[in-house]
Amino acid sequence: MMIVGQHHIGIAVENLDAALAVYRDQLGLELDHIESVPDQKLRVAMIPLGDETIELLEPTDDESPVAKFLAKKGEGFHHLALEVRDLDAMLEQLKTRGVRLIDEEPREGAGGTRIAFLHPKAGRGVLLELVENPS
Ligand code: CMX
Repeated sequence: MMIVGQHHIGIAVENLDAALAVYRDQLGLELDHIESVPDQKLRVAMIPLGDETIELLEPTDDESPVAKFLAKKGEGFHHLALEVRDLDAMLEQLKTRGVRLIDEEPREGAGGTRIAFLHPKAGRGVLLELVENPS
């Protein structure tokens, strides 16, 4: 089995501080850390929840994919990330199965991960991210 579990869910927000006022201060969840993801023009706040994580996504630039999403749909659920053991092998398998990909090759994600996105049309309206944790 190539997919080993859910890795995180991404929630697009206009402002991390305002979002943390809800998720951390009102709901009482613990903020693990905030980091920049320059490749995606984002700042992300990682909030562990059991074995999974909520990732709050704040764009740092109008060209960020999340800025475009916010302009079109507003704040809310953005993507579902699934953990895979071998991202290269998974992408090869998806290509042979004709799945529409955004990333044909892995790129660098938050926390030293390797990531790749499927097109939302392939996920039936859900943007799917594949994540391989650093070994
Ligand atoms: N969830 C569901 N559908 C989405 C979506 C999302 N997050 N983002 C875009 N779409 C839909 C659009 O609504 C549009 O649908 P329609 O054709 O029905 O209108 C379609 O996908 C294409 O969108 P678009 O506006 O024409 O094209 P964009 O320039 O917005 O690009 C996408 C869309 C998915 C290719 C781009 O956002 C992308 O490359 N995303 C991957 C990178 C990313 O989102 N990174 C953030 C997370 C980073 C992390 O976790 O590290």
